[in-house]
Amino acid sequence: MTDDQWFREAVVYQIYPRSFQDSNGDGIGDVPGIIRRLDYLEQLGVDVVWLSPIYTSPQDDNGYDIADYQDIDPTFGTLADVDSLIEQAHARGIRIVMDLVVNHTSDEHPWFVESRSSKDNPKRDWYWWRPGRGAEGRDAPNNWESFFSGPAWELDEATGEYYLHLFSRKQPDLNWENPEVREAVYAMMRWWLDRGVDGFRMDVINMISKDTALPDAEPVPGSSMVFGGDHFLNGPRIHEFLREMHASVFEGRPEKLLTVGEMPGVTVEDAVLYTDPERHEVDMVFQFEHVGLGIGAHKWDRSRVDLRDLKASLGRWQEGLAKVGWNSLYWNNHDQPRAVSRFGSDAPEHRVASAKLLGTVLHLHRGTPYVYQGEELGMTNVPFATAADFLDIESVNYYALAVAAGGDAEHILANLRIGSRDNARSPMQWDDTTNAGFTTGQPWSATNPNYTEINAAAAVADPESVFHHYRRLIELRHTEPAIAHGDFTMLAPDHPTLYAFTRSHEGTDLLVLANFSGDELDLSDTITEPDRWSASTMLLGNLADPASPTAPLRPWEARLLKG
Ligand code: TEU
Ligand code: CA
Repeated sequence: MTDDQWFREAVVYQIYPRSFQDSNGDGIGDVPGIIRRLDYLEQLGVDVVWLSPIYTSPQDDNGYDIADYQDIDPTFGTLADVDSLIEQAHARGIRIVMDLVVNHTSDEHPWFVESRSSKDNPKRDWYWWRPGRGAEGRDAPNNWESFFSGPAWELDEATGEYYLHLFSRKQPDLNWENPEVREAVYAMMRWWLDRGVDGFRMDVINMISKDTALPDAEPVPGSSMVFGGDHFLNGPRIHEFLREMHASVFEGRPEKLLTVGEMPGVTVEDAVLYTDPERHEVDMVFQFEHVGLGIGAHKWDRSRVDLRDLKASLGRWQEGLAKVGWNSLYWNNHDQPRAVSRFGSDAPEHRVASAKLLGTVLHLHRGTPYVYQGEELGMTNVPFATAADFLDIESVNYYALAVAAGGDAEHILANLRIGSRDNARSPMQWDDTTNAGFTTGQPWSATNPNYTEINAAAAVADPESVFHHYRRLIELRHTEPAIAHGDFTMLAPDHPTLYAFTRSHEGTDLLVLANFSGDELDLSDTITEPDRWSASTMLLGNLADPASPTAPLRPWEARLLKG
């Protein structure tokens, strides 16, 4: 492995700073809080920490609406705190990756304040301004809807024109067609690298190149949203922009930096192009296919994912990026419900086993695994009681519009409990003291009441905990080359509850067996070469040692065998 592929042996831990650790009692997590918990991350063994945005922001979308890219929001601390975080993380061998949100800015960013001030302002063209349509221009320039409900256009009274916002109206989209915009973004990125950060997670980066004609979208029958994705996902100049960014920001740096592009709607074929090292675009992408499974025509209609579909999807990505490019691996993040509640079982008797099983399956795929804060404790979805408990803009807007449209409030609430991003954003559960040790004040978002049982202090003290299982998985990636570099082969794709695959590398074969159910699972008809595997070594299991490596799998049992 060349040095510039170090990320293949790395595990990334995502911190959502607002919910990680409060240090000053205002109920909101902050950078000094993160510094306090670096020893915990070092013990877990992660190589990289990715921080969700901490820049100056009105917090309309919890920091994904940035008003100053080169300063820290006072809620989270100061630039000096970030310098200290970088230094103290590096001292522990942990790299720091920042969130890069440059598809849009806040409407309070000085660029937008100038842009909206008049039609002939030099920064007018930095955003997407268009006159309205119809009689007296009262209709929006096209029919696209925002990801957060309602039209993707906002009329600005000052000049009588509309601006585009694919997300909230406080997140106007930047116009990447304008070379000044691109140069301003690259300069800002270089400034962060000079400060010592080790790379970027790039928010919705495959939306930055839009069809400049901004045509109407074809409404999809039965779909909940008029989605203009065909006109702004993986758009005409996207590869050009990413390569230009690479040349202008990353080339010639002394250290290989990490780049991961968040890309809704990306296909395997696109991802090969985005992540081919020869093309110099990004190291890996976050794709959305597996987290889109079980979602109906309406994005809030969710059902349990069929394991066969999950295997088919993840297996296709493994195959598609086997030779060229690289996968990122994740079950959840700050936008997704908790993994154990969604793909495992958060019932008390299965929670620990299924959380470890999920970790085992994910970390043994080929790609770079991402751990979302609290996943390593098996944190669950939150039992939100009323509509007022939901704070996220996407959830709040959906509830208001769906109720106004005559929807059944209980049904809408049920959808939110399953799918709301707020599930991922409750405070990190550190210990069993008040507010889970997250804050001495009033936490900004409700603490999950199960913190008395599920918390880091208890997990660190218990060698059989989810935490220590994740720690072992991370350690194994560093010591067993087949995990980072081996080929992947899916087994038994049609089995409804068995997730099984092999990894092979230079004469080493690994077999992963995982029972995604609460029933015992007999392996006799499912694995080839049973004799060989019955004599293999168990590298890791999530339950007490089985009678033999190929004994029937108990409920939610997972095994890693080396043959
Ligand atoms: O998310 C982009 C995205 O498309 C979705 O995951 C989105 O969060 C939501 O589920 C839409 O239905 C990124 C960030 O991760 C997210 O937190 C931000 O809200 C969003 O971009 C805008 O910056
Ligand atoms: Ca604080």
